[in-house]
Amino acid sequence: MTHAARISAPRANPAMLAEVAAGLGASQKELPPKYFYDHRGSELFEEITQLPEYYPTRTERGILEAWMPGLVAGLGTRTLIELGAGSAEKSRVILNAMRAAGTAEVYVPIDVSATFLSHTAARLRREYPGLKVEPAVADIGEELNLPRRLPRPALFAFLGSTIGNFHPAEAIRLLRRVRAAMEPGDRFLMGADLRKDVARIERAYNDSRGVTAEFNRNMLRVLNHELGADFDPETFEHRAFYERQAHRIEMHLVSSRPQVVTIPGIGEVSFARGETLRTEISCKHDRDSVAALFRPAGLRVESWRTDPEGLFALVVGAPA
Ligand code: AVJ
Repeated sequence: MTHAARISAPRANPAMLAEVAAGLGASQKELPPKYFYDHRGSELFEEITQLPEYYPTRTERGILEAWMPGLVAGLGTRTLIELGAGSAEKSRVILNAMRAAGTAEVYVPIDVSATFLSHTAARLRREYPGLKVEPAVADIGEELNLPRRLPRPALFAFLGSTIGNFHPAEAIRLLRRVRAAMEPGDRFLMGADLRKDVARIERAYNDSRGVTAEFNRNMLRVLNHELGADFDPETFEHRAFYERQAHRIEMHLVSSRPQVVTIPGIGEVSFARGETLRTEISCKHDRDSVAALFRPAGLRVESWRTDPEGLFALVVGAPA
């Protein structure tokens, strides 16, 4: 390891450094999708949700608008806890339903991007006077970091089919943490992108304007910024394909030439021409595969609602 390699970037987060070292040291190089989401990455994702090819966000929103008023009134939801809240675009549909039911008290947006979260929280406090907004910065893959003494019943929301970004074992661990934070009257609302015509799915991750490709490459800029690495994003191609066995999209960055990247604190990482770095999986589900995730986490599917075309589902989970 060269002298330069031993000196880590001044403010490199040790946990990130360890996770990146492990991911780039694996036979199939892989890094978790959370490293897409610096401010630029969160903005690019918002752009993706507006793309004609990317159907999940608008489809989920349609189901939310149809279902939430009745569901929330029935549950008497006083607290909304949202995992991976991002811009909270969709949360407003739930918050509006809680306000209409006269039960809206507390909103807890949880997100890994602190800056994005504080902007979101400030905007929501202005839009919903009287609603207590208690943002929690957390990596939902590790912990939930919930405020204490929240008014119940609470609704835990995990939207956008972000559950699909977790390998099944990780997904079950996350669901177990949610289950552990639930009380008997609480419910869990989860969005799941459904299995369908593969070409339709692949188009959603290979948009004609190249926004997803930019979003994918943004992970390299985050590593350069956070760890002082010297990735050249222009020497990596975007690739997204459907892996039928595992029913999932895989996103990769493909090295367009043999190259060596230096990351202070890790050392030199070499890429062969054509070698890939897997940056995201996006698992697609059906009712059975969702139930198979819920069961080991102590949850049962209480209700299930899809759009007329069956592209996307919203699932309500209850303590089993
Ligand atoms: C909403 C985070 C789940 O996997 O579909 C969009 C992220 N990746 N385009 C997804 C994403 C590529 C998205 N999640």
